[in-house]
Amino acid sequence: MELLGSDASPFVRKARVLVAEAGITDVPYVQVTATPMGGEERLNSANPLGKIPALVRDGGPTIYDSNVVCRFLDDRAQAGLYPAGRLWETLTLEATGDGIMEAAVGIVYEKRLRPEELWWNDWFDAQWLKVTRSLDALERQWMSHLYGPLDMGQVSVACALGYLDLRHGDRDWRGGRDALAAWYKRFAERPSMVATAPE
Ligand SMILES: N[C@@H](CCC(=O)N[C@@H](CS)C(=O)NCC(=O)O)C(=O)O
Repeated sequence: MELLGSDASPFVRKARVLVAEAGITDVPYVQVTATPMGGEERLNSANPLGKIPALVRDGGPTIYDSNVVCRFLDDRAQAGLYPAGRLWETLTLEATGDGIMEAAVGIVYEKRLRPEELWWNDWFDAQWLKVTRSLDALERQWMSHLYGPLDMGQVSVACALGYLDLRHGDRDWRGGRDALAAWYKRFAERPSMVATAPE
């Protein structure tokens, strides 16, 4: 079994944090390149969508996307990061983190891949609004869940915030969100987060 990914990807980081938290030692991490304009052949033949993470399994089809990979690895290791008693909240929180990543990654791809004269600033603004609305919802409604026992909702939010620091550091996501910022400061000190922090 191999986990295909890349260090900067927050979606991949979710799976890597899970691997570390669950103490999984038999899933090697293999770095590949992925962009919307075409990933490398090894990735495309494993995941026809050309996206990471992808988990190549012995004796079974490759699985993707990050939610499926995380559910699979959690189930296999019996790690309990999708607790039955608060499953819908955990999945919704995970979806919120994932949605922040999608919008934030999308802006980066557009700016990197599309010629500047074709940039559409209203679209960037609309994507960033999704991010800020979601951050406000986390600050307003999710703090007690975030401080609860570890689950994949928290991991997803933390990986999303780490990505905002990495690629959107100039936008000050912490401004006016003291509770979320304080939670993230502590969560980012977990060994699993430190070990997977992108350069
Ligand atoms: N919904 C997917 C999103 C994964 C994703 O977009 N990963 C990016 C890297 S951060 C990627 O593979 N991009 C290549 C592409 O869009 O073709 C998941 O949760 O795994």
